[in-house]
Amino acid sequence: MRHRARALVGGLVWVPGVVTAVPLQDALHAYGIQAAHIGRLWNFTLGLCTLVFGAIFAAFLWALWRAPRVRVDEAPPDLKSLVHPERRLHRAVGWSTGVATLGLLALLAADVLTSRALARLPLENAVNIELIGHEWWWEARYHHADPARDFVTANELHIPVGRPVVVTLRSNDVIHTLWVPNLHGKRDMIPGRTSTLQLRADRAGTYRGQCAEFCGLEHAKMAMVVEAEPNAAYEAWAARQGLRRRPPRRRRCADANSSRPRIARPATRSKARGPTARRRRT
Ligand SMILES: [Cu+2]
Repeated sequence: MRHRARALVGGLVWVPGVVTAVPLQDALHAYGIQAAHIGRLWNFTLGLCTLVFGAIFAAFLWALWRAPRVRVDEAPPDLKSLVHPERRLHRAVGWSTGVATLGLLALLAADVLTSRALARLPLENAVNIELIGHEWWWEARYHHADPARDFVTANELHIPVGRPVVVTLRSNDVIHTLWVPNLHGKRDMIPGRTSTLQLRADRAGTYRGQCAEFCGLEHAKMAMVVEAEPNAAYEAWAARQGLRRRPPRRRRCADANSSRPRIARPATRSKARGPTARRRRT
């Protein structure tokens, strides 16, 4: 219930006179298991760094309070301890170095554990989507076990809630970066290379994704919408998309790197073209 209220607040924006629902784009609110792993790493890092900052600031205040003060009417303070450092000072520096090293090792361990957790998402019954970055739009090719049911969408992803999604990432021109903060972290899309991103949405909703790498003049407009919906609704949507896709009449070349979506054009009856029409005119 708390999450639903939070989603409602996060998904509404006030515009003079109206309240409009907008897709969520918030790295601090995880709506998928992968984003939750990253969120825990963020919280741990923030907590540890806050502790270190607090300790350093306290030590700074303590040093100010303990600093020798000189008054005109008093004899000068004994500064021998500054010329010959105390043994206690050596111990303090040693302890501080040890604690700082332990803190860095803890951050390293948390990072490694998070990476392992991200890589261990169960992928049974996964949805396979090939996402290709273009200047400045997203092409999503949905792959099915039966290739006849493959289809293509643009700037919009539909995914089922509770099912893993394997997104294969490619770029057609320059470096792009996929980032849907409510569901996962960033992943670069480098021309000539293929990478994958495994994610799972655990709550239905509309999430906003954004290219997170400057890729040209219209980079800021290179956004996408991710619709996470119950599995039955997703299957119905995918079935409709598969039906809309008509088989290609003729493929001149099977260029896998073609930037144009492979959406078959409907067969049209042309009377003005073709050898028969030409013969009739002559
Ligand atoms: Cu971009």
